[in-house]
Amino acid sequence: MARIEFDKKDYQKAIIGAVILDGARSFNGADPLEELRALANTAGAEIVGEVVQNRQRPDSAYYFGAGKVDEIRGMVSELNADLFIFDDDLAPAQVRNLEESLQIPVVDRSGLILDIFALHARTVEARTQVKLAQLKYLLPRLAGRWSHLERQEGAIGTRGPGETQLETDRRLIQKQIIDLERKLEDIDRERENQRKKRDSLFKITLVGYTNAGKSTILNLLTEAGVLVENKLFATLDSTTRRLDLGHGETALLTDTVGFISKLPAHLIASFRSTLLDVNNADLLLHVIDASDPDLEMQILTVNEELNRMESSGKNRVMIFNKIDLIDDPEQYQSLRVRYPDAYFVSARETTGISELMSKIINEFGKSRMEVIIRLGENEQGIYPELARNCRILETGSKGSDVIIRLAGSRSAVEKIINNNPQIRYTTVA
Ligand SMILES: Nc1nc2c(ncn2[C@@H]2O[C@H](COP(=O)(O)OP(=O)(O)OP(=O)(O)O)[C@@H](O)[C@H]2O)c(=O)[nH]1
Ligand SMILES: [Mg+2]
Repeated sequence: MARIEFDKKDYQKAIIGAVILDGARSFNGADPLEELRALANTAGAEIVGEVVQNRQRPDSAYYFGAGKVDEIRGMVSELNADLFIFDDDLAPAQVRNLEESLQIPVVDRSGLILDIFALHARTVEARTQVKLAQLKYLLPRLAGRWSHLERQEGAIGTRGPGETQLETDRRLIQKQIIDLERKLEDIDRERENQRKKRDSLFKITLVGYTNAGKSTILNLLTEAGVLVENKLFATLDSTTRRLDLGHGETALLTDTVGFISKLPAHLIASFRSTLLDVNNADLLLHVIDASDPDLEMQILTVNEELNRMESSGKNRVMIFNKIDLIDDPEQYQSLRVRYPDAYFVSARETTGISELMSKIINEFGKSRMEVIIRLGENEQGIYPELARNCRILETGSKGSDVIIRLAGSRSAVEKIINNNPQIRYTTVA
């Protein structure tokens, strides 16, 4: 469900616009509309015009200044545009004012991203999350939506629906929101159960800006067959696959939803699985599109989001992907100098992948701990906890004591030892 239910084909020809505010982050003087262009294309719009304005602060009524709005109105009729897409989030009243003035639907950044999410959501979980985010987005904008629908239908003499209709709608939506939240809680519980079963394995999570190549790397490393597309937000579900580390060892590799700048917090929060996959990871692989002129801004955005997710203490490895697209050797060298600990790969040409695998195996080795535990008769109740969280390599007995050799991630083993201070153990490796 789009914010305003205009027919899709009705808003193919779009004008896109941005306002650059004083003090806005901009690196390398990068093209301010490049990302919006990609988003608009991903959503299926044909871009017929572009506008950019510098302003000290947003205009409270239109975001743009009044003169600029006039200019855009001229473009709308000249270019026959039927949609205006704006690069930031607009207040519901600003959307209404712009729509009144331009006489075409206006979609803001969140609305556009939600639209793409809706197009790409495939699993029940992703669909539920997107639906929930859409309803939350829609709720404060209900009033405007109704008056527009009526205007579209050419109803004369009625200014919007009666308050009763609006209230009924609001209540219906609020009820739907509650239902969807419950459904997500059920899904979360199920996920949590699955996660518990996997607690003993080393968990690696791929994170990064949208379109950096996370899914491609997952596929390459695990032959997972995850959808890879040159589109923003191709992935809307966390996919977890087993990653073979050699010597019979396995890790779990998880692909996540990409980040994007100016993505409202409630949209990211709606992707709780990503949040959990980040928080539960033993190792984060931060994938960066090395060929993107805006990569510093993207790194910053991802780091900010990760820090917000309280993962700042996590072990992170930076991976600059798509090095096959860098033509300028100097640019490549300067990246290497600036990020001496990073890995430089091309998932497409599989360059640098074996070095990356060695690094992963190395990190796994550092995190793996093997211990021999001796349990007296009345300590054996913790066996299920051991079996759940670690790999039992061998069991034996001495008298009435049980001897167990087990291995697991350092955090899992240390948790067991700390939670059960009475048990006797020796560290093997
Ligand atoms: N040239 C080149 N293209 C690549 C490379 N790795 C990935 N790509 C392309 O980059 C695009 C995005 O790749 P994905 O793997 O879908 O990126 P992602 O990070 O999963 O993106 P989202 O799921 O949208 O967040 C696709 O068209 C890939 O084919 C690479 O090493 N070199
Ligand atoms: Mg992906």
